[in-house]
Amino acid sequence: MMKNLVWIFCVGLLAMGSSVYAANYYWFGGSAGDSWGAAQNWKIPTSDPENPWSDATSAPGYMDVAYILSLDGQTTATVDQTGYEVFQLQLGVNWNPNPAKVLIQAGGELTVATTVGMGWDQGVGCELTVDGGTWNVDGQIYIGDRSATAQLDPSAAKECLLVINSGTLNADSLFLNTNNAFNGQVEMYSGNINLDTILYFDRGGTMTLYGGTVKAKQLGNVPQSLPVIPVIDFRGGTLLLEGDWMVINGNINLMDDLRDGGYFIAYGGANEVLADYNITTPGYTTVRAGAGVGYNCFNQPSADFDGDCRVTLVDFAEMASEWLKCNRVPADTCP
Ligand SMILES: [Ca+2]
Repeated sequence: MMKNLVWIFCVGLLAMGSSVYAANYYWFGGSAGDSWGAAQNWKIPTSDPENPWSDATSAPGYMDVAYILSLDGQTTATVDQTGYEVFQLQLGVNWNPNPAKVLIQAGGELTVATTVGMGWDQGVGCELTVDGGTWNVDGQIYIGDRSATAQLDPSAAKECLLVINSGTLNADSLFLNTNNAFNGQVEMYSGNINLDTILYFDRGGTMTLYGGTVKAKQLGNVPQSLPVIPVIDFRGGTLLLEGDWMVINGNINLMDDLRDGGYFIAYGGANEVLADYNITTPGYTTVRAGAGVGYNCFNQPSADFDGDCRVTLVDFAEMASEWLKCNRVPADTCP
């Protein structure tokens, strides 16, 4: 919807002959604390080979494409305020030894009106970290897509990494490793990823959940894809899939297939992946790791005070330590 509105607006501006037009902005960084919003951190390519870059007079705006390619002088583009919006965002470039980096820190908010390519058509290292801020993407995020370099020589593929330390990512959809094999990675420690539509895994790529919640309407191309495994390693955190993934597509064992096929693992395969529908989260299939302690506790006894899923003398001692304690207010109501 947003994309369509933007295009309608673009056409409208062209029709009016406005001086407002979309431009490609390239990150150079190094000034003003590497703030995304500082004009001096951006340059615009020219057609003059003698002077290939012109200084930007502002940060990219909502009709512009932002390229973070770590061309010269590796710095991290830092989203430190709200209100930043671009039409499209591209990270990573061929043949560069340094990964392109973006940080969305607490108090920062970046909105992308259409798509994000992390290694998309470029094929090299990049890293985007959400560290307390908010990242809104109205379209798709592609991580590790169409890597020409990796296709010719998989060992040349560099990692493209999305890290959610805390904060929120809202997007239409998230695609890992579509088209060509490439090393797309997602690491999530806390916070939220909210996907309006699909979480799509293709030829490799890994999402490791240490904490937080990933919510999606559906999974894509799993497990019909090429058998590159695993795709999600649960070490905490929760995956919420809309509806009943136990019975979707008439396959009553789909969640079992995902686990048995090795697409969903926990603690690197050391523990069980748990899934339930409409119990932990109404209307959703909740997928998470077991306790990570060699057993699972599906029904914890109410007198299990130390949480080991057994009622023992340890729990009794815990209760005994407060035997006959009375915290009533007023105190004279205690017998
Ligand atoms: Ca116990």
